[in-house]
Amino acid sequence: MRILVLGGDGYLGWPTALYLSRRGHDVGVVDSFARRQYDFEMGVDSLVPIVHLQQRVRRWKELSGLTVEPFVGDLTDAAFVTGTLGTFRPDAVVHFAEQRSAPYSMIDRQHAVYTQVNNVVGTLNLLYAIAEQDRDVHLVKLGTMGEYGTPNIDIEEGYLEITHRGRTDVLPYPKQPGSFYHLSKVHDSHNIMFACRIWGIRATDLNQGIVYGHETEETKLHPDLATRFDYDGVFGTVLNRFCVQAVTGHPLTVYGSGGQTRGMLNILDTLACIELAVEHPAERGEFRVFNQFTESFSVKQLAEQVAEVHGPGTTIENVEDPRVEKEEHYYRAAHTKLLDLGLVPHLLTDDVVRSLLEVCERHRDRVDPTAIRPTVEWRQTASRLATASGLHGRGDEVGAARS
Ligand code: NAD
Ligand code: USQ
Repeated sequence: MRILVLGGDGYLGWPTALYLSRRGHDVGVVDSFARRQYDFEMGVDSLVPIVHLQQRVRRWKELSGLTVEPFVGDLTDAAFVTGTLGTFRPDAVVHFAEQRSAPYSMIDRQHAVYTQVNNVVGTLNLLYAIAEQDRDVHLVKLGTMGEYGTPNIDIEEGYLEITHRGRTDVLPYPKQPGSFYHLSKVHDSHNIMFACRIWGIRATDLNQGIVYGHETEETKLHPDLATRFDYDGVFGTVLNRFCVQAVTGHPLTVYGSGGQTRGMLNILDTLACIELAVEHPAERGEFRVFNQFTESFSVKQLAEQVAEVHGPGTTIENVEDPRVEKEEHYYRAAHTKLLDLGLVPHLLTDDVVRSLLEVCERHRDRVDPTAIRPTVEWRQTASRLATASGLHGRGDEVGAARS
C-alpha cells in the first residue's frame, strides 16, 4: 500500500514510518517540524539525540535500501495538504500530526488557541483534500483515550447504546476531556464522523492511551534512526518521566494521591495497531473507533513499579496536582477491537521497565534537572490568566499555526 504518515518526524510517527516501510509499504512522511520548535520555545530537548529528518531518511535508505519520501509543510496550509495528497496518492493516511501535550495547551490563551487551530484546522484540511481527491483513501487518525475522561461507568469503544424514555439508539460515547488539547481531539472526532457521513469517507479513530517505551526493531539499527524521548514537565509522559527521574535520583513526581488510572501501551503495540488498522480498512462512510491501549495502571502503581525495579534510594513524592482531574475514580474501558484483529500485546513487565531505565541511564548526562518539575497549572489565578504565563512567543495563533 501507499501510506502517508503525517507527523512522521515525531515520537510515534518516525518509528511507524520505518516499520511500515520495512513491511513492504511505500511510505511518505509529512512534518512541519513544529515539535522541534516547541523544544526551542520551552528550552528543552529530547533525552535521546535525534538527527534531522533528511539525515534519518538517508540513513534508512543506506541501511535498508528502502525509500521514505519526505514532505515538509504544515497541515494548516490547505494548498500544501492538497498538493501532497495529489503528488503521493496514498491508499491510507496515518495522521499523527498534532500538538499533543495537555500541559502545553494549558499554558495560556495563546497556547490553547494555537493547539486547537493547529489540530482542528489541520484535520479539516485533510478531510477536504481526501473528499476532493479520492474518497477511498482510508484515514487512520490518532485520537486519545482522554477524550472520554473518567466517567463512573464502563467506557465503550466509541459508541454507547442508550435507552431513553423507552427508545433506544447507539450514540457517540459522551466526552469529558481534561485539557484544551484533549478537547481538540474531541472536535476532530466530531468533524471526521461528520465527513464520513456526508462524503462517504472511510476513517478509523484510534483512541490511544499513554505510550511508553523507546526502541523498536527499526530504530535500534542505527543511532541516526532513534526517535525522540521526552521527559520534561510539559511534553514528557508519565512512565517515561518516572524512568528519567529514577536514574537521576529525582523523586518520582506522582501528582496528587496518584489514583489517576489510564490506559497504557508499549510503543511496539502502537506500530502493530497502526498496521492492523491500515490493513483492515473501515468501510466506505464508516467512522470506526478503536480504543488503543493494552493495560490500565494508576499513576501510583507505575511509580511503585519503577521504584521497585530501579531499587533502593528511589523515592516517590506526592506533588500537589497541577491539573484538574479526579485523583481517585472508577476506570474500566473496553479494548477488544484491536485484539480481535490480531493484536498480541507487549505487557509492562519488570524487564520492560528495566530496558527503559537502561535507555535513560545511557543518556543521563543529557538530562536537564530543571526541566523535570511540572510548570503548568490548570487552576490559574485570575491575575495570572490576565497577564498570561510569561511563556509568550506564539504571537498571532492562527498566523503561528500557518507559519
Ligand atoms: P510528537 O509531538 O512527537 O509528534 C507529532 C508530530 O507532528 C511532530 O513531529 C510535529 O512536528 C508534527 N506536527 C504537529 N503539527 C503539525 C502540523 N500542523 N503540520 C505538520 N506536522 C505537524 O507526538 P507523538 O507523541 O508522536 O504523538 C503522535 C500522535 O499520537 C498525536 O496526535 C498524539 O495526540 C497521539 N497520541 C500520543 C500519545 C503518546 O503517549 N505519545 C498517546 C495517545 C495519542
Ligand atoms: N502524571 C503524574 N506525574 C507526572 C506526569 C503525569 O502523576 O510526572 C499524571 C497526570 O496527572 C495524569 C497522568 O499522569 O493523570 C497522565 O499524564 P501524562 O502527561 O503521561 O499523559 P497525558 O497528559 O494524558 O497525555 C499523554 C500524551 C497525549 C495523549 C494522552 C493519552 O501526551 O498526547 O493523548 O497521553 S490519554 O492519557 O489516554 O489521554
